[in-house]
This record gives sequence, structure tokens and C-alpha cells, in this order.
Amino acid sequence: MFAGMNNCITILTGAGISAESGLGTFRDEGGLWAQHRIEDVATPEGFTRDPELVQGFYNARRAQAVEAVPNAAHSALAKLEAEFDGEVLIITQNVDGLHEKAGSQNVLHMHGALSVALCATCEHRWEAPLVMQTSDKCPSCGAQATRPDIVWFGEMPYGMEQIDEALQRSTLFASIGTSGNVYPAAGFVAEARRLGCPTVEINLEPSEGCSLFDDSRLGPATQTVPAWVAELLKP
Ligand code: BV8
Ligand code: ZN
Repeated sequence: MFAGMNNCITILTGAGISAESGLGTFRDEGGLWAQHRIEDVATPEGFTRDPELVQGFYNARRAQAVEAVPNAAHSALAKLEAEFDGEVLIITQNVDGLHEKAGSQNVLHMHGALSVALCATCEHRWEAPLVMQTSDKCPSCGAQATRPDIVWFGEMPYGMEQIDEALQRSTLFASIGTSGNVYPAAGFVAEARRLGCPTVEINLEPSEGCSLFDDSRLGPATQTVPAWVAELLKP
């Protein structure tokens, strides 16, 4: 990193960064997609077909997320944001609130958040109750059309314009704890490369897009992320 340049580190995180906080990943052994069919619990069609099943799936994950404690990887990223001479943006695919619990403030939830409820009728958002039910009424328009504020497959992720702008000005792009299976998130590294931005992958094992990264740190996030942050903060 060159002193004086307006340094900007853009970090994409996935379920792997929360694994050591006890939250399940999707595609690892016994992961969430081994227990549920994506079509049934993470698509708008699935929600229309059986809203109670989907609300139950997210109620269970919300209850787990509320109890979960951020780990050393989340804390290291909060320290990076607080101490780095430049901008640090975390774009997370995760719907748990562990980055915020660890103290990160510049966090973009591109796939939504378990802590937010959304009205499908008037798009009003409010803090989700721990248990959401199909019979809940929207506090704003009264419609019985509440859903978790989660981006399902086939739906447009949040913040894509802001993400494009961040990638344009990034001086370093890091991908942490994601398997690189889900688009458009999995395409960010190719965009960063096209823009001439250095890229690093920090993951338990090489991801689908590993060949696109200039640098890679393999191992558990609670070890690899604090080490990477210490390097970046070295005077
Ligand atoms: C869109 C909801 C367009 C929240 C999620 C073909 C057919 C159909 C669709 C498509 C297709 N090709 C592309 C698509 C589009 C589709 C897609 O990409 N499908 C894939 C599966 C092929 N994408 C979409 O539909 C997206 N929308 O494209 O819209 C559009 C355009 C215009 C107008 C309208 C629409 C929407 C994608 C968002 C879907 N929602 N989640 C929830 O339930 O959580 S995706 C879900 O996967 C999560 O958000 C999750 O974050 C994300 C990615 O998974 P990962 O985070 O990577 O987790 P995973 O388990 O896979 O990997 C964990 C990694 O961690 C592993 O690599 C492991 O090694 C590592 N790890 C484990 N332990 C540790 C560790 N690393 C470090 N330390 C450890 N201890
Ligand atoms: Zn409403």
C-alpha cells in the first residue's frame, strides 16, 4: 500500500467467516443445502408455495445468529476499518449481524439480513421479531405480506451500484470465506482484476475462482484473517 494514495480495501465475505462462530455454511459437509432444498427455502417461488416452511427456516437461523458471537476474523476486520489509513468496505453475502457485532460500521449486506423484516406489498422495512409468522401484519400498510428481508435466488442483490463504485476505486480486493459459487458476488474478483486491482483470497480451501486471485491464504479464518490484517497495519 502506498502512503498518501487514497487507499480503499474492498472485502467480500461469505459463510466461511462465520463458521467458527458456530453458524453453518451452505456447501460444506452437512451444510444448509444438505439439509434443505434451495428451491424450497431460498427462492420467491418456495416462499409463495409454503411461507410457513420458509419463515421457519429463517426463524431458526435468526435464533442462532442472535446467540452467535463474532470470532477473531470478524474482530480483525473491525480493527482494520478502525486503524487503516484509508477506506475499508465489507460487502457481505452473510445475513448474520456478526460484522456489526464485532464493531465494523461500513458493511453492505448484499443478500439482506436476518434482523430486518420486509413488507412485500409496500416495501416498508422494520426490525424483524425473533419469530416471524405468515399472519404478521405490516406495521405500515397492515398487509399480511411480511417476509424476511433476504435476497433469494432469482432476486436482485442489494447495493450493486455502490459495489461497482467501490470496485472502481479499490486498491485491494479480498475475498474471505466464500466458495465462489453464487453470482454476482462470485464475479467481483474478475471485475477487480479487469480494473487492475490486486486480489487476495483468504479461505479454508481454494474456491471455485481461486485461479483469478493474485495471492491466497489458506486456513481457518480466525488464523488467516488476523495475520493478514496485522500485515496491512504494519507501519
Ligand atoms: C441474481 C440467501 C439476477 C440468504 C443467497 C443458473 C441457474 C439459476 C440461477 C443462476 C444460474 N447461474 C447463475 C444464477 C444466478 C444465481 C446463482 O448464482 N446461482 C448459483 C447457485 C449458480 N444468483 C442469483 O440468483 C442472485 N441473483 O442473479 O439476480 C437478476 C438480475 C436482474 C434482475 C433480477 C435478478 C441472488 C443470489 C443470492 C441468493 N441468496 N442467500 C441466505 O439464505 O443466507 S446465496 C447464499 O450463498 C448465501 O448468501 C451465501 O453467502 C452465498 C454464497 O455461499 P458462501 O457464503 O460462499 O458459502 P458456501 O457454503 O458456499 O462456502 C463457504 C466457504 O467458506 C467454503 O469455500 C469453505 O471452504 C469456506 N470455509 C468454511 N469454513 C471456513 C472457511 N473459510 C475460512 N475459515 C473457516 N473456518
Ligand atoms: Zn406494507
